[in-house]
Amino acid sequence: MNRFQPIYDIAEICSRKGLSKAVLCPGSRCAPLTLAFARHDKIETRTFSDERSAGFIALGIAQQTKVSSILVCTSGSAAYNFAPAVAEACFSNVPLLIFTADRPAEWIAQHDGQTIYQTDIFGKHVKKSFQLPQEYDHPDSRWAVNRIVNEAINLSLQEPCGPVHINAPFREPLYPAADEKFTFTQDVRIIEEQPASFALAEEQKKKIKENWPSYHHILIVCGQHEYDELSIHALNHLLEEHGIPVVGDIISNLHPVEKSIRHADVFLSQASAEVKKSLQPDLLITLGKSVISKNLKLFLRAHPPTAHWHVQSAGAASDTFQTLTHLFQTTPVSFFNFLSSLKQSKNFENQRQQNFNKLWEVEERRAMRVLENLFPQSNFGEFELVKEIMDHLPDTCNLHLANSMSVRYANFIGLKATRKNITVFANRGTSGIDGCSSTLVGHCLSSAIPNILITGDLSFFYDRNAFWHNYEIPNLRIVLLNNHGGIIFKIIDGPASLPEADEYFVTKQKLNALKLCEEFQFTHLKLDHKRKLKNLLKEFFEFDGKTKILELETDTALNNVVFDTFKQQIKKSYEL
Ligand SMILES: Cc1ncc(C[n+]2csc(CCOP(=O)(O)OP(=O)(O)O)c2C)c(N)n1
Repeated sequence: MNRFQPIYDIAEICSRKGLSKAVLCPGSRCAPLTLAFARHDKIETRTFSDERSAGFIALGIAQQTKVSSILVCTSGSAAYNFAPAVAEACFSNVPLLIFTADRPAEWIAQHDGQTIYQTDIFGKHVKKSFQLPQEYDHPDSRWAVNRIVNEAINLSLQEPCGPVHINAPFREPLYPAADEKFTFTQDVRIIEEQPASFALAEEQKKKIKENWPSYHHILIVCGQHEYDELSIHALNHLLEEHGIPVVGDIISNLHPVEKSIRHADVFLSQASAEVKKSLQPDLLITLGKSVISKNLKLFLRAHPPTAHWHVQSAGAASDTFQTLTHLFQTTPVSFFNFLSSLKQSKNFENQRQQNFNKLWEVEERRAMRVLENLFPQSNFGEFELVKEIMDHLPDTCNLHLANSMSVRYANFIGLKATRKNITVFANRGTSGIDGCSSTLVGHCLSSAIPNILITGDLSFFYDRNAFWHNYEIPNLRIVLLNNHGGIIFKIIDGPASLPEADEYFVTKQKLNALKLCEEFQFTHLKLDHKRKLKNLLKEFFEFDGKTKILELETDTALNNVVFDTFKQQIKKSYEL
């Protein structure tokens, strides 16, 4: 038997458990794993030299395929470069199976090169970190390799999903002879895990039934959430039949809920104390993860409900609004379907709930009116371009939003209910600017539909190694809002008026995307005048085998003026 047979069989275990995509980073120490995955005919492998980017590419693939992607690197600092993506996967519950190759334990810190302390390297950002045995002579060691890999895969996919790490020390020689053939053990042991159902328990139903009639200002708020037709259907029913307002950001993927409140960030920024008071819920029901809207967070903290129920299949709930009173461990679909099945309270009580919904609807319509009248502006800036892009998105596509203003502009504008074949993604687990393009590339490599990213320039240039590989990405489109710095620091309160603002916060930079497009043979579409917009949009959204970047260069001041006008118009809408 080949010395590395238990390691080669890892590929077989992964494949049998439904993992079919591996992201491999070059190096010698990881050769046994690299060869195992590369030679397995049911695993699709791709290789990327920059581990930071590779980590985010694996994250994008896992988000798209909804199973763990395999991620492999060599020993040393390579492993540390996975960390930003691992942290994002941790906080956004994306399943990753991460292998870091290592030297045998006795060689750590012996100046033998490319060696760092790798056990538990990702700390709390992985669900668990395993250490593989470094010799495989004893049957127990071979059993351990099999058990650990089975357990790691199962764990990565257990709700809430997340990254799991396996550190794998390998003793030399690492490479087989050039003509050596690999076989994979066909009867390799698989530990199957039957997923929990998370259906609503009788006890939970009883609790809801008992308490439900005492609330008449019920509000549902959804944080970042993956697109889920069943939840959309259930929430739509609750809104239509029971008059419960459903509030969501663009990353909640609830845009198909026709009368949902998607502009809370807009109206809550300027609403009077009296209006805010009228919008205060007595029961707040939440689902999903982080909320983009700071105004919504501040509003709920300042106007706490009597009770706050959070719905989540498993794991600890966060207390974002400082109001949590109950955690329901079940799926949103079973929870909301049960609520829908409850009889509505007496007419009078139901009318109170319907009236509460109307108050939210009035504010939503106010925000929509402001946005409808905001454009065109005499200064064509990035906000208006985002609006145009969102109006022209293909019927079916993935919309990716980079941190920082890109995701905010898109959130202000929102997606219409008719755009039900658009799914929105954003790295809001850690809100980093370091992997937005790489995550997009991961999606492009694992889906056939168009993937469109809206990004700022710092975020874009930070992650340009996203494009440094040998794979075609014809379904990739990037809208680059190049204001030559981080405009967010001119928009948020605090840094904007400081003398240090430009140098230390905005961090002005001179690059544009022309040279990058030449290097990677992408089509560069430069939007230097609004009159060119129509033709450029047509070319941009033509999917003709080419990768395209549409760039708008502006200066910060112009965009600030537009943003100020926006704020004033919201304010004015309350003065009429
Ligand atoms: C890895 C990382 N480093 C630093 C930050 C802090 N940060 C948040 S937004 C931002 C500027 C982003 O600039 P750009 O991508 O040009 O977008 P804009 O603000 O212009 O919309 C920075 C540095 C971060 N979020 N992530």
